Order: sequence, then structure tokens, then C-alpha cells
Amino acid sequence: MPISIQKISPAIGAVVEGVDLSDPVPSKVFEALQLAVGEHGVLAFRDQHLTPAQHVAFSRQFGSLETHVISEALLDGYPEIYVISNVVEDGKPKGRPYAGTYWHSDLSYMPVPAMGSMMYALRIPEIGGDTMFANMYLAYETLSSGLQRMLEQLRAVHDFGHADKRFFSQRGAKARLDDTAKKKTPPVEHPVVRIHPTTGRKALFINPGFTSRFVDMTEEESEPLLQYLFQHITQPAFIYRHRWQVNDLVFWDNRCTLHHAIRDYGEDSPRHMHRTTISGDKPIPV
Ligand SMILES: O=C(O)CCC(=O)C(=O)O
Repeated sequence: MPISIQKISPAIGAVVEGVDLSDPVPSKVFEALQLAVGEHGVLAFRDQHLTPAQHVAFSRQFGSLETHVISEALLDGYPEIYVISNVVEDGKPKGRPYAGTYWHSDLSYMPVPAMGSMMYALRIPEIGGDTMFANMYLAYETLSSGLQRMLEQLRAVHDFGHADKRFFSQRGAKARLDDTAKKKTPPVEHPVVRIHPTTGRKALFINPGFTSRFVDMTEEESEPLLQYLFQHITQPAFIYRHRWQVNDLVFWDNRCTLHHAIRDYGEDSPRHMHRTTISGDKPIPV
């Protein structure tokens, strides 16, 4: 069966059929997927039957893999797999529960952020637990030329601990990031607009989870423009919402998308996912 790549929503995402990810993909298919992920932002593959080793092998075709700083959520024997799970067995959590329940781009808080992530669904709640994805090319392209020009001159600070401050401390919850993980992730700076290395398109590169302020400005000064941009970025017309099925593998491009896991299911609804994270390059400024 030849490979087919069909758009899944007007703004972002495609479904890929005709590929079995349990075997190394031929170089022609690999090249098509590498182009497609930059173009569509998100690629969904249904009904894939993958062991952790096969998941890692497919991911490695796209680059070297990251080991997540939250070491207690790594899969035994497979440190390249970050487990996102609310399952508890014998009193021990099987992974990090309810990760990424805010808009973000994976590892934007690192000096070299992730190129892509591949999440494989092992257990899914009967209802709920979807993931939303937003198109950062469209977010940039739909701004006025004046604001585009201004943003192209700016850099922003990204900080893993910022999500705790923006989303969790206000709700009275305890910090989700411990001191060891914080020490490994001091704040970094990136251009606010980046050029995607395969499509050549400009994408906004800020996110509510990890972007704390613009460089050379205070948080207070940055907040009004950041808030405007966060609202703009996440408007419904720029979004695809993935309803997971067991055995889905979703590959997203962190250079031109944001994503947000929806926490609308409880501890009595098991959700268990494996994620690999593909290393990227330093963001290319305009
Ligand atoms: O669980 C999800 O749907 C996404 C989790 C997430 O945000 C991430 O892996 O970066």
C-alpha cells in the first residue's frame, strides 16, 4: 500500500496511512515524513504495534534522542522513553501524571530545544485525555506586518520552572518541578520568531508554559504583549484536537507547533503514554 498523507484539520495536522513503523522505514518514506512533519506540524499514525525498542528505533531515524530531566519518569531499560501516566502500581507511579497541561513546545527551556516528539498511546481513558496542537506558522503569518517586524527583533527567556509559577502556584498547588530538575534547566534565550530549517517558513517561538519574559525587559513589562500573543496563538482556528486511540503514534514538530494535554479525566481513568524526544538545532533567527 503506498503511503498516504491527508490533512486532518484545516490549520494543522495530517493522518499518515500505509506505513508500518515497527520496521525501519525506507529512505523515500523517511524523506516524505521529514518534509510532511515540517509542513503539517503533526502526523498521526493509527494502529501501530510497537515495542519500546521499535518506538525508539523509529524515533532515532529522525535524530538523536533526549533523556528527559525528570529522571523518575523514564522507562526502565529505555531512558529515551519518558512515561506520561496516571497509573499507580503497588503504590508506585508508573510515570509523570498529567504532564503538559498547558500550551508549550517541548524542551523550549533548553539551549537547543527539541526538534520533535513521538507519543505512543498504550492506555486511553474511555472518554477524555485528548491533546491539542496549535500552528505557530499561522500564528506568525496572521499578525500585522508591524508587529511581525517588531517581534523579529526580539528574543525571549524560556524557563522550565515558569510553568509552575504561571499555572500551578496560583491555584495553590505545590510546585511540580523539584530542585534537581530546576538546577539542570537554568533559563535560556531564544529568538521570538524562528525560521523552520526544512520549510523555510517563519514561526512564532514563545509559549505560555515556559516563556517568562522578553530579553532586556522585566516580566511585568513583557506580560501584556505576551498575554496578547498567547491568546492569538491559541485561537480555535489554529488548532487540531487529537482524540487518542490505543496504538496511535503521534509525531509533532516542536519548531512550528505548540501542544496542550487536556486534564479532563481522573485517577480512575488510566492514561498511559510513552514519549520519545528528538534532538533539534539552535533556533534560526530571522
Ligand atoms: O500527554 C499528552 O497528551 C502530552 C504531554 C505533553 O505535553 C508532552 O509530552 O510534552
